[in-house]
Amino acid sequence: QHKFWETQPVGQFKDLGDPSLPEGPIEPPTSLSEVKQEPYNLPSLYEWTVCDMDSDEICNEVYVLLTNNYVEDDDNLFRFNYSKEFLRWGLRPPDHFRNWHIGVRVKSSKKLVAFITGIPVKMRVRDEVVKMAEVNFLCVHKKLRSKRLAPVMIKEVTRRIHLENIWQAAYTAGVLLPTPLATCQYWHRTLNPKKLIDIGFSRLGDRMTMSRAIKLYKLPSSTVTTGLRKMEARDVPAVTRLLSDYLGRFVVAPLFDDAEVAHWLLPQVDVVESYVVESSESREITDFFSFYTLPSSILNNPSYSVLKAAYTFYNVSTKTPLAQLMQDALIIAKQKDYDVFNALDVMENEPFLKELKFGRGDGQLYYYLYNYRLRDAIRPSELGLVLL
Ligand code: YNC
Ligand code: MG
Repeated sequence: QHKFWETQPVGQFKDLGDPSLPEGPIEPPTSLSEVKQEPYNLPSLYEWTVCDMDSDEICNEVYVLLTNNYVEDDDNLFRFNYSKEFLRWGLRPPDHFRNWHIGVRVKSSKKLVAFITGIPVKMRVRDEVVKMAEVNFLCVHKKLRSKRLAPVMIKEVTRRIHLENIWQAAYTAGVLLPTPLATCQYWHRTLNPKKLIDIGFSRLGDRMTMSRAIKLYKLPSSTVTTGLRKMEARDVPAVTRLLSDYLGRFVVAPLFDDAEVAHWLLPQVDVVESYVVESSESREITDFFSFYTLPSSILNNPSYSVLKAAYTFYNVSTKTPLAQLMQDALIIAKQKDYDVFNALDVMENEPFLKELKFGRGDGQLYYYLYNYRLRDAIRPSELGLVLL
């Protein structure tokens, strides 16, 4: 069934719910000298390369590989189109490891044909804090699929993570593997109904006309929350406190210090946007929201080539009702010409998804932990983690 995953320290389907198995690491760490010191073998035509994301040229090669070969929806209408600036942001957080940005090249032509990455994160699982890697951007060129290259990529990134004395990882995928920490769903809030219908992203339901759809999804032209403004560097300590307190409610959530909050949340055009609510009386930051920009290529459409999508990231409300805060996020996304606003059903998102006319997407996003067992899967609302 899963010839590779059966050999890995992950929760196996047969063990689900077994009360005799302890929660926590599945395998203990070994000493660093016992970690394999040489890279895993690739088929002889290929070689490993470290992808230096500081280099414009290499960043562009990664961008081109992903643009042409990364994740598509089930109907192959759309493919994620992460921008170069986004990849730099996503891959270079504080204290990242250059050699966790791993490529595979064809030896003869040097063409980049596969990629996988890790970044470090401190993750809390119940009341344990565990250093982990977040593994993402696993991609094998379409012409090299189904040759068991992915397991080699995964073993190699694992080896390099082990060499930093890190033994756990978190990752997400649209495919079901042994075994999910949580099974989540995307919800989509239409901002530009005409385009979404034209490109086949959504359909007019029964008794719905284009003009009724346009009216249904219309938003106020300006935001409603008093004191809402773009996040600035001086807000970092307050946002770190708000976020840390909030994430403390979930069973699994990352821990972010000021440097990480600055990296992940300070606005960058077409990468990440964050807004805070500053109280006019106390000058305190009481709430914030954030979203990141991830366009998709629209495959084979004569009139449109790019779907501009915003994805909700981390949001905290202490004074402003969360649904009101998120409606302001929708209004800003609409002003900035996004076509759709996406959100997972994680954290406390579910109530505002329904209130603000998000529609449930098809397909699941599964969250996984490597080498860390929980007795049972957790609910999306118990998860305080968003991966890119
Ligand atoms: C996947 N997405 O099940 P079994 S998400 C993990 N994540 O193994 P082959 C995957 N495993 O079942 P292909 C996976 N997809 O036999 C497939 N697999 O045990 C497993 N798509 O390998 C699969 N990107 O090379 C099977 O398959 C084995 O040529 C088959 O390559 C797969 O980034 C892939 O969706 C996904 O580029 C590279 O299809 C390819 O099909 C592709 O024959 C389009 O592989 C892009 C795409 C995946 C996005 C992502 C998260 C990846 C997490 C990887 C696991 C990390 C584990 C933690 C490591 C650190 C540990 C520490 C410490
Ligand atoms: Mg393959």
